[in-house]
Amino acid sequence: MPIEFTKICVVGLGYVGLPTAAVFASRGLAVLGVDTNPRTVDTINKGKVHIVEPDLDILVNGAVSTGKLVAAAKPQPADAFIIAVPTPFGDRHEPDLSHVQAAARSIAPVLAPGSLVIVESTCPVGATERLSRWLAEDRPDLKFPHDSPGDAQVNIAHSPERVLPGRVLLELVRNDRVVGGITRACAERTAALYRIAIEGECHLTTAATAELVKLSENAFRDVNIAFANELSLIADKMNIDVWDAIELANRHPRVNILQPGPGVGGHCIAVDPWFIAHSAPDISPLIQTARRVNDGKPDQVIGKILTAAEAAGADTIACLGLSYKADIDDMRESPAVAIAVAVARDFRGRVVIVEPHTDDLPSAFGALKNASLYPLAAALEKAQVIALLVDHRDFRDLDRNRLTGKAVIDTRGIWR
Ligand code: SAJ
Repeated sequence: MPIEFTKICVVGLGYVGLPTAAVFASRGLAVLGVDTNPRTVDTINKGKVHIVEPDLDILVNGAVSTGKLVAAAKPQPADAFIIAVPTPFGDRHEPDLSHVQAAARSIAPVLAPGSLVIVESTCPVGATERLSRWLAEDRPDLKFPHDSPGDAQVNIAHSPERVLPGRVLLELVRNDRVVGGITRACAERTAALYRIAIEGECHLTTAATAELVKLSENAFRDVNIAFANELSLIADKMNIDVWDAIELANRHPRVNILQPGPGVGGHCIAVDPWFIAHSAPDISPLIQTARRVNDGKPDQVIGKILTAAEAAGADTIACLGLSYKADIDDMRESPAVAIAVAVARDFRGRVVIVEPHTDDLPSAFGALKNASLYPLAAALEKAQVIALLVDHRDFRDLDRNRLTGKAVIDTRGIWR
């Protein structure tokens, strides 16, 4: 079985797949990036990027111009395949593995003895084995590790991505990796591939453990943010500044409370805990409650904004920020979008929205005619109520005198 890797194929060129493809290409591997979206393929083949992430444009441009990174609509034969496609959830919070399954079906025809398949997408426990079975259905001529652990011809592992949007390139290289193989040999080959590109340590384990580890990391964070968010409701009721209280509590050597906000967004923390809850519904009350606390936070913020607008007799509300966190363009599951849309729907006046990372309002605004994007200065001038929803740098650096006389709802505690 080959240990050397010269050509790899990365399926899914999003926030994780594209940086991964570019980093391996920058280490000299021939990388074929695959995406079903023809615009994404075109953009990358022009040496450009379709997502905002520090330094990614430079890395991709370099990799494409040296011919090491090429994008295409379909996989081709390669030594290793990395699957980095989305795993959203359905109406009842059930994991939707359709993209992973489609990726498996797309690589099955080009697998060969010695191929390595790595799932980086966040998955419910058991999904990596399911992928092995899907591949086996399509390729009865090959032996797969779930039913031929001793003499598998294809290696399969789960090695979840752990990168933080906004710091992806740094964390991709520096973070430790959990490498869960269906067999030990699967894990070892996967670690051998990552060691070409990463400086962090590879920790070898089983595929199922790696799946639970990834879900636990994000559920841990969600539970802790829920604690901060619940505290913010309690402090509000008691007229206490929650950020002061948290800062002081965190002076205790064994206390580290996270920051409250308008809710939890993004495609990871707001989604992954449900994968645990779905697999173990009767024994995950804490994880489920945390999700509900965080999902309930936007409603409280909406109420506060509308009440302030009524009290001020306002004709204009400014909503600052739409992305799910600071200094990125990603609006997936963003509480800021949900809040701004609800405010526009329920307020009779105008809603001016400032989002330095976009030129268009997201589709969630639908036909709402009273909401539009504004530059920061004009929005501050026009509005009587200012709702700070995202702590983008532009807003943090704002001269506080410009808020004088306005009703301010600062959901991130940056203007205290
Ligand atoms: N948030 C708070 N208070 C906090 C911290 C975060 O309200 O104290 C909110 C943010 O505003 C945002 C959401 O939580 O809406 C999530 O932001 P984040 O920066 O905590 O995390 P993500 O979703 O950008 O990335 C997470 C990371 N996971 C962990 O930190 C455990 C990242 O390492 C993962 O790779 C990523 O999920 C993923 O892809 O799973």
